[in-house]
Amino acid sequence: MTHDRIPEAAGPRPTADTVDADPQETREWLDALDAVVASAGNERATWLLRELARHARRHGLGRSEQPYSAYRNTIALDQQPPYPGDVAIEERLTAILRWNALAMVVRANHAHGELGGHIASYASAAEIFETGFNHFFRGPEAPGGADLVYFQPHSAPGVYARAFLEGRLGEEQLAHYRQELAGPGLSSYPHPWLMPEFWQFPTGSMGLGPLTAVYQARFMRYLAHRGLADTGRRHVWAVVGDGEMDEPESISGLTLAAREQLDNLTFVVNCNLQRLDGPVRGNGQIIQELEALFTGAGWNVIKVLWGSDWDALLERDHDHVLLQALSNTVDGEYQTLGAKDGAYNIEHFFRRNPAVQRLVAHMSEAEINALKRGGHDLHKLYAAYAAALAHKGQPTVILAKTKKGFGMGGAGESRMTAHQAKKLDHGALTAFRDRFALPLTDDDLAALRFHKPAEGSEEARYLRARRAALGGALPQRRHAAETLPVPRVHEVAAFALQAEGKEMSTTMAAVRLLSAWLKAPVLGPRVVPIVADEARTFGMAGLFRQIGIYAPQGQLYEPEDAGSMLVYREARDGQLLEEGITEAGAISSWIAAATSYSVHGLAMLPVYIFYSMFGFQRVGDLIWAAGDQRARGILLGATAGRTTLGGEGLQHQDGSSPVMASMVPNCRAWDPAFAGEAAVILTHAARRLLVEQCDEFHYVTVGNENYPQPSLPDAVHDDLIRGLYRFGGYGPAERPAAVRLLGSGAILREVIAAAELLRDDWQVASEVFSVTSFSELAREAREVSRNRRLQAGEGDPRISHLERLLPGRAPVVAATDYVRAWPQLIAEYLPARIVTLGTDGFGRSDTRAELRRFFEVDRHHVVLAALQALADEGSVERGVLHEARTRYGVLASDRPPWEA
Ligand SMILES: Cc1ncc(C[n+]2csc(CCOP(=O)(O)OP(=O)(O)O)c2C)c(N)n1
Ligand SMILES: [Mg+2]
Repeated sequence: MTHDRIPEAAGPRPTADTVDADPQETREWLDALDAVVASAGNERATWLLRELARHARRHGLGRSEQPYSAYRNTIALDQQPPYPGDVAIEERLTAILRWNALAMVVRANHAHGELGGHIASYASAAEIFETGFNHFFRGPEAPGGADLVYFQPHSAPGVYARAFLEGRLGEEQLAHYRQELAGPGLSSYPHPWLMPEFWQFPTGSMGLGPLTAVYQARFMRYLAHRGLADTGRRHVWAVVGDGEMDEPESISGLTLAAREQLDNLTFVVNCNLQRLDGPVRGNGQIIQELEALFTGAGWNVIKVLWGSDWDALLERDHDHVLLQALSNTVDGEYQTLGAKDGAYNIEHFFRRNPAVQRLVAHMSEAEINALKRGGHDLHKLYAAYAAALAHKGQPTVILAKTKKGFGMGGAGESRMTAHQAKKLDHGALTAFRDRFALPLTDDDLAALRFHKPAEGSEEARYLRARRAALGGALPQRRHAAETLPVPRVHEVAAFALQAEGKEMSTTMAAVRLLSAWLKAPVLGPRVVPIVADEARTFGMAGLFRQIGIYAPQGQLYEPEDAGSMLVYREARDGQLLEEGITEAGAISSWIAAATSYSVHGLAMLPVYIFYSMFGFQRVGDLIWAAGDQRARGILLGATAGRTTLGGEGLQHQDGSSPVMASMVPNCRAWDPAFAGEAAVILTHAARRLLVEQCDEFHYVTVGNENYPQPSLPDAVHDDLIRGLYRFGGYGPAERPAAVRLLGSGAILREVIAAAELLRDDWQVASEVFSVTSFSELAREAREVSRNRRLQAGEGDPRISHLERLLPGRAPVVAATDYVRAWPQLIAEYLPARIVTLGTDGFGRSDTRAELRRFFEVDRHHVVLAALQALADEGSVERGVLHEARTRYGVLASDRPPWEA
């Protein structure tokens, strides 16, 4: 087929102006163009077209030209390469995979109706996956390393089905799809946490796959440009759903991918035109819309719409009546046509226009019925993948038109309810077998028996040979990387450990330590500092010059501040990832670096520093996915706390991130008060990640409040990294402490001041503890408690860190800059009563002092809480409380701060 005489394509919404009012005149214009192409070549023709467009604009024409092409395959038949594989075997294999994937889901649901699972998604994606598996996706033994493949999550059964044929998974495992607890089961979706040798990338939450795939591709370039790894032959493939493309995350990385010319990246959008509830764009055409979107973003777009059996038809469609009809059909209509048989299609599509009807007059209903969409045609898909891989300078998207539930017939094919179909009756199973000519007996069907071609069979040999040629099985997750030395805290953080009252903020301390790490001989090049347009806020502008900002094109301009100490220096081998205002993008970069130990066998230490409010709250689901994929890295929640950020107000002041962090099982959350604490925690974190190689990540809050920093004695380091250390006792000296005061982060200083007031104003002795992590304290205490409950015999003889440091019944007051739920994490494990103070509610702008008073976490409120606890147990007169309120001028408003 040649690409002449393309009628104006229907856009996302077909309109009446697509009808050609004067075909004769149209033909003359097009013939003229043909003549130019024939005599002067493509370049001249392109020039003329551009000139014509420019001229047209003078008449006010063409301004609203849409960036999409006709509703046909991008790759013309005469550009289609010969197929290098054995289509017959591949189709037989694909049919078997379809069956096993289906049987897996139906079996699980016959046995346990509650388990769920999906059939229709893989049924639509099978050829898309198989084209990759048989011809493109390179395995770990391939020269230059494995490709990175993001699988559409609801198609996981198809990936398991293939691993079964390859002998990587056994029948037992398939039989335990979605039943992970009794034995060797299979996880619902791709989850590296649950199947660490198998899945690499979690994609189950729609949108995160496409976004993180972009940043993995980008990070491969970063590693190469910095000379750390040769990633030139590795390719990133992301198979995503057309419905999934509606997620903001799915599209937010597109322009970056084009800008940085990531031709190592291919998206394959499985355009089955449906999502869960119904059509993705019933009244329009999702493929045309996506073409416009990707073209606009700067991608190379390849549409695979029609299978090979359409070729002859379209070839004979000289007047484009058929193409016109296809262009004018909305997706809702395509879905209905897809669900019906040949007779219906003839009646409701081909017969609508006599010219179209003439084109298919020679075809039987069965032949019409057999016309396939391009995404189910191996020849067409192969051509598209090959073109994507060969394309240079741009990422490519393949828009593959498929049918949801392909082959499921009445049980799901193109049906509104396809996504949810999990059970097939005998009739549907028989139809499925016959449709794909599967070698299954009625008994096999009834038993939903998995089918595996015998060892030595043509299918088995072919399957293995293809994977062997491509470098081994996929997906496969590896996790062997060398350890990296982390400088001892005394070597690099004397400024914080022996601060001797010098003023600084914890942010400043963290950034200074980061700078020292960057200069460390082995570790230095592996540190990846990441910011989302806030480097200046955190005092990191010095890094621009020191390590440079990563920019694949280098720096094409003289920076305005050239010559300054803090010059904005961009460089091809720059080390700092300056992501701009995209927290989702920045955390995706962090994930790429934090999984480098596994993806590239090269351990990196990503340190992403951000406005703490725009971390867990903003991109919590990406952080959850990071936990799933065993990311190893450091997150610095800066300008943290509800009252520490002063003037920034409601949307910036963060009172909850440590609680959210505590809910991610492999996240260690820290809230240091002092520079020394921050240095010890960060060194501990780096050691856990790089030396002990723990599959965890660390979230550390840091604040921008400058205050005198005490020196930190060596003796407390061990306690500190368990979450709690004794800061000091506050007389009267002869008395034992009547009350324990716990403070963390910015509020510890208020707590220390409160201890002095208790001593001086009320002659109450207290002890002050710095809590660096309520969640780490609770984690350990929870484990000890559980062991005591569940272990036979004596239970756990261990004493938790909390019990060791806070024995006895003296009441405890805990105050932080966060919601009360944070200190309350430890309440259950304390023998004593605990009173918590926190910053529940919306933030607002004012000075730190005013905010702390408003939220009732300042020194006076800590004193009042201590006196209340003592009054409750009878060791202080209740009248003292009243006296104290008067003395400190504390006037309670009628509304508590969390309602105000
Ligand atoms: C963030 C998120 N929201 C909702 C879902 C639930 N969900 C799973 S699949 C699906 C429909 C997917 O449609 P599409 O992307 O078109 O894929 P298809 O199954 O059609 O190939 C939905 C809504 C999810 N997994 N993640
Ligand atoms: Mg879909």
